[in-house]
Parts: sequence; C-alpha cells; structure tokens
Amino acid sequence: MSDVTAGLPADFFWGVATSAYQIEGAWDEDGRTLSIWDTFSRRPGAVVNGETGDVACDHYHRMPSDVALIAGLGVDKYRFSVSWPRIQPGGRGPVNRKGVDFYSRLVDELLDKGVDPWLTLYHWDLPQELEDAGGWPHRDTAYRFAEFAGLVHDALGDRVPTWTTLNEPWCSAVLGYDTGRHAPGRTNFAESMRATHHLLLAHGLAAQELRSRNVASLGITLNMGTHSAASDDPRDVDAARRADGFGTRIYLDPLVHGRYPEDVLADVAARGAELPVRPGDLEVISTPLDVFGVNYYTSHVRRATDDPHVSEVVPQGRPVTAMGWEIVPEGFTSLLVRLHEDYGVPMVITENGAAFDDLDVVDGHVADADRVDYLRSHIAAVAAAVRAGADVRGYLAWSLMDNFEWGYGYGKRFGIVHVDYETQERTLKQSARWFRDLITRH
Ligand code: PNW
Repeated sequence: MSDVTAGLPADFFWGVATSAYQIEGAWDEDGRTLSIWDTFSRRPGAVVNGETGDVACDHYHRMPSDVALIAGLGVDKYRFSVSWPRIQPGGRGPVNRKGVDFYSRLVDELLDKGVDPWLTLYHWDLPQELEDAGGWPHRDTAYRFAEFAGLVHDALGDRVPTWTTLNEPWCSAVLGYDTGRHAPGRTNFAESMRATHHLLLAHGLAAQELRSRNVASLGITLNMGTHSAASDDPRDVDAARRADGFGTRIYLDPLVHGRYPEDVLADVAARGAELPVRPGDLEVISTPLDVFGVNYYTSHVRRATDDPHVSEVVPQGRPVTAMGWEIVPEGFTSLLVRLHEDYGVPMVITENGAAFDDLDVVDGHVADADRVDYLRSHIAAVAAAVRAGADVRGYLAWSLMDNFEWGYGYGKRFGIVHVDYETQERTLKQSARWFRDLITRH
C-alpha cells in the first residue's frame, strides 16, 4: 500500500466524480427543459439499446443518501456537474428556482458531511434551444455560457470553493460535431473547429466572470493521453504530432500561452476550415487559472494512413478495459511529466478509472479485482510523476457509481459503487473499499 502513494504530499487530496446527465434522471421534473443529450439519446442508433438518461441512477431523488455514501468513502472532495437546462431552462433568461434548490441542497449536504463540493459548470448537457440556435459552432453560445456561470455563482458561490468551467471540450467539439458519436451528433469538421474555438472562448469568458467574483479555485478539465509514433517513418511521426496537436496542444497552448499552435492552424487550414478567432479572444481564453484538471484513461500509438489528415491507433497487445481501451499506466506518468515541463501548471486528476464487466453482487460484495488493479497502478503512476517533479495536487476517481456511459448506455460500468438499475440499490465494490482504505492510510 505505502509504495502506491509514496511521494504524494500529506495534503494530496482524494475524491470521486460524476456528471449530471449520467446520474440524475428526473429529466422532465421541476422545470428542467431538454438538453442535447435528451434529444440525441432518443435518436435511433445513437445509444446502445436506445438507452437514455431519463432515470439514470435516480440521483435527483436519492441525493441525501448518495451524499452519505460519498462521505462514507472518506473522500475530501466530490466533483459533480450542474445541469444547464435544470438551472436555466432553454439556456436564456432567469434561473429556475427549483433547479437551483436541488444543487443548493446538494452543496449543503456535502458541507454538512465534511466533503468539499467541486462544481463543473458544463459536462455536455447544452440546452436544446441553444443547439437549435446554432450550438457551439455559433459564437453567441459562448456568451450564453458566461451568463450561466454568473447565475450559478449567484446561487452557490458563497459555499462552493472549486469551479471547473468545461469538462473535456475535445469530446464536445470532436465527438459532438465531427464524428457525431456524441450529442448533438453532427458530422462536419469545419463546424467542430468553430465549436473548439467557441468552447475555449466560453471557458475564458466564464473564467473572467468567476475571477471577478474571487472564487477560491478556478480551472478547466481536459481529457488527455500520450500519442507516440508507431515507427520512425516520418509519416507516423507526423501522425503522432497531429494527434497531440488536435488532442492536447490546441487547448493548452491558447489556455496557457495565449496562442494556437502554428502547426495545428496549418492542419486546420489544409482541411479548408478555420478557428474563428477575433481580436481579444486569446487574451480572454488565457485568463489565469489555479488548476488544470486532467482526465486520463489510456494512451495511443499512432500510424499514418493514406489520408494525410487521418491516422489510426495501433493496438499494442496490452490488456484492455470493457471499453476496449488499453491499460497504459506509464503513459499517465509521462503525460503528467510532459504537461509539467511544457506548461508548468498545477494539476489535479479530475477523472481516472475503468469500465469492466463486473461480476454480480454476491452476498453484498462485487469482486472487481481488475478495477482495483487499474486504480492501484494508475495512482502509483501519478505518484511516480510527482516524484519526477510534476505538480499534481489530488486525484478524483471516475466514477462514484455506475451510470449512463453516453453512447454505450448502462452496459459499461465505471463505478466503484455498483448500481442495480432495477432497484437503484447501491453496493460498494471491492474497489470502493480498497479506495477508502487507501485514503485512510494516506
Ligand atoms: C469521459 N474518448 O468521457 C467523461 O468525462 C465521462 O463523462 C465519461 O463517463 C468517462 O470519460 C468515461 O468514458 C470520455 O472517446 C468519452 O476518447 C470518450 C473519450 C474520452 C473521454
């Protein structure tokens, strides 16, 4: 045990994470309007088995007992997201008091149990009306988001210390507008690039709004991994450069250095698209942050294809999770060390975890030894990065409990707590007990 966390400072913190659409359910209650995920999940073929977040983990109705569950794990922090169409129906106008009240009670409950609330403003549930008005490819959406940030802060700012603007803008822009695997399911590269810039602008405008209100800790969360070349062939080397450019540098360079990388701008232009930057945008986007959230699941080896803009992932023959994602803890260490060297920013692991085909609940136990191994090796990888000099302040496991895994529906289970979707019963998995013990000993 001790070697797993060796080198992590005494004030290194621990937590668990979720997001609104993945757990809440109550899709049409108390004034909530539709988000793009309500619409997308109803589209035939969009989600495995036609599943939706209509009920999910029914967290909206079980919040107090879920908070007790969180507190029972001994965690310092709980990262959740707020549903935009629950708080501001339609994405414009005044707040919906009942929606705000739910989060206000959640925050009070967490504080009462000694768990710090960590609020993410946007985990992919754009109000459908804003998508109908153009969505993220449309510049106005960024201004709507900044206004939303202010409304949420008006309601919860007195009690929430830690604020994250966006979760994984790569997923919103690329999966949402280019590959169409996520809501709103559009497939247009040029639109995904417009979305990328407007998401970053939305982040910057919201960051300015929150900065002016003196929040204790402000950040953004990105999903990242390492991208290495399958061979020394210059085409493979270029494929790895491009994957890193579109996956990591297109976000971190403007956020930290206030400029888009030249090579990425050239790649975007070569595909007949552009990042619709206006004067002053990059100053807004590079508003100083306190912390960068890193979500890590896997790393990739890249190989060129006949299409100069498209590369492919070369499987390395490692064990995979139920998502088919290879298990690469060393990639986590090298990613964190590289981010430290290139960007020099304080980091928190805002998500890390794995889906496995769990065994059933037997006598109140779920024997998920594979998830324990995953968590152990990845926490050890974080500790190795810290010993190598990376500034990582905490680790939040994804996820508190099994939930709606987007296009995969309920079939992929990431929880350290098992959810029986028939009864909504929660059962600690072996991994939850292991995590609780690790926190206690640390
Ligand atoms: C993240 N990819 O999503 C999200 O923040 C979570 O909501 C989600 O449940 C978790 O990771 C597990 O998937 C991702 O295709 C979805 O590379 C897809 C990708 C990465 C992250």
